[in-house]
Amino acid sequence: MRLDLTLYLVTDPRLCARHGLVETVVAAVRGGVTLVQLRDKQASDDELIDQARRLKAALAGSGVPLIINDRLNVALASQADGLHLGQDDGDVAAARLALGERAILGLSVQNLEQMARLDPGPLDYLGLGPVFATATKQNHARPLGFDGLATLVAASPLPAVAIGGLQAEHAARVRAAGARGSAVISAICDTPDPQAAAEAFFTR
Ligand code: 3NM
Repeated sequence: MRLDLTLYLVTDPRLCARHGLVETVVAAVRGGVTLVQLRDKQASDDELIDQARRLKAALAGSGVPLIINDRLNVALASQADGLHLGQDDGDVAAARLALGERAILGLSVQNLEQMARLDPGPLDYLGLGPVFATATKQNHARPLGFDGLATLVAASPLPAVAIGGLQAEHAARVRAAGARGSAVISAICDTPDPQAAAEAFFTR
């Protein structure tokens, strides 16, 4: 599936509970989200596979890919469109081998040391962050700010999406820093109207 990083919705079980996981994602896609990542660090593999299958069905025909956070086995079992790995989540080369050439494979990068070490070969994109401190992710790395983001993007051999504390009003500065787009949780999930919240990224 086509990789478009313009507006990347990452789900969170608590923040998406307000409207329900599938309902939040469907509304956000109606609002213009271009990529969806299923992220739930606590759920069992079986629970995640079930959620991923329901999301795949809901996204069918939309052209919006479904990416699974962290768990290769869930991505394979649910026939998701791709996988996103953190620095400690496992080997990107092994993931590429298991997923095949057509899958989308992303990696989180927090600093220049990680950027210098990575092998871009198996990867399609990088997630760079956090741009700002965020309550959504515990123990996140030191915030980059827009200057730090621009430095990391300039060093990136791959298309990059920014994450961490981003709101619609930041979208233009994210692009100005060289990132292809914004990845968000609370700016879309934790709102009264996820469709309108997604639309705001294109109109502000
Ligand atoms: N990863 P919100 S920050 C899932 O820096 C995640 O790698 C981050 O949530 C990273 O949009 C983050 O609500 C949380 O700030 C993003």
